[in-house]
Amino acid sequence: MAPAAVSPTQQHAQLAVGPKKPLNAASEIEAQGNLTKELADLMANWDDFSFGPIRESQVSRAMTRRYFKDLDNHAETDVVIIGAGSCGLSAAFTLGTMRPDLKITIIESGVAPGGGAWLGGQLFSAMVMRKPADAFLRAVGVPYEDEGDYVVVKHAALFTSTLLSRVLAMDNVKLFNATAVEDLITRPREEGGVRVAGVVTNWTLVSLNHDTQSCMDPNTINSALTISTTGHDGPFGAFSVKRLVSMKQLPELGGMRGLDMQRAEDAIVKGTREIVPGLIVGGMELSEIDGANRMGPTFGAMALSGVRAAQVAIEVLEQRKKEDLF
Ligand code: 48N
Repeated sequence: MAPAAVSPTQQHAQLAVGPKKPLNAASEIEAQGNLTKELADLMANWDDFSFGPIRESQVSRAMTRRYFKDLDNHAETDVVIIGAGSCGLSAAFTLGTMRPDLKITIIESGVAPGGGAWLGGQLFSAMVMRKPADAFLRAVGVPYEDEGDYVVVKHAALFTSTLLSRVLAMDNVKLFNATAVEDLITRPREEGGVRVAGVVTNWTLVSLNHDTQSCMDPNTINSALTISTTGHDGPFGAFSVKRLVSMKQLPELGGMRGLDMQRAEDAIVKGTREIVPGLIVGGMELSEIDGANRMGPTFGAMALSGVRAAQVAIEVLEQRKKEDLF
């Protein structure tokens, strides 16, 4: 009797459950997959595997001890960066690299930092940056494809995750995510007006629910300087410039203009500046106060506006007498 035909699927299935091959020795696994010896040993010995002992309170204390020590340490800081989008992270990378002596505190309302830079335009993956922003990609260590006048990072998340990992690895930078800046600390100036002397914070979920509960008071961070890069959209977009207008410290919002890549990116980078004493604004938040065009799905201006914001911050810190900053 002719052997029953065996379909490719069944054939494959038979392969999968074939005779139980003993697991390769760790050295074979290590050689196969270029894995470290430790991982290869694990993979060769699951039967003996077990995690070390733990008590739940140890995990709780490991988290809370560090978080509240950081909160205490950053209650007074040198530079606060509001918003961990592409501009804010670029500012943090540049400032943290140039001035490792500065204490830098990033406040990000999202649980996930990165702002609008996890995808390119219309949820597509690739991220376009016009030259000379490729210089920033090389400084951070982000690979890209060179297309002549512009470069393409194969996935926006590769840019954001690489930049984020570099910033988070810095000893002088602390990120508080899921935390919103819901107001600014101000001091009156002899010449009139105010200077910004820090930020007012709350858990983002609390900030979003002030209408549902009364009096969920905020916390504070005193800082010599604040860099605001809160973008142009989202629940808190353009936060600082809107707050300064409502405090009558700025006349009115210019309102972001229509999309014009050629004009928008130069305007944002060149317009990055200290807009009131103590507060530097960069990235797309700037388009809301200056009435600059939007650029759509090209991110070079965000990176270089962050670089510029860091440079302005260093200039201000060096020029301003200490007593004027606190
Ligand atoms: O990515 P965004 O929104 O802002 P930027 O300026 O870093 O980058 C803008 C860029 O993504 C574009 O919009 C591109 C180029 N498109 C242009 C166009 O024409 O459409 O990041 C801002 C970050 C976000 O992560 C927010 O969650 C955060 O700031 N944020 C805040 N964090 C704390 N407190 C706040 N009050 C606050 N407001 C915003």
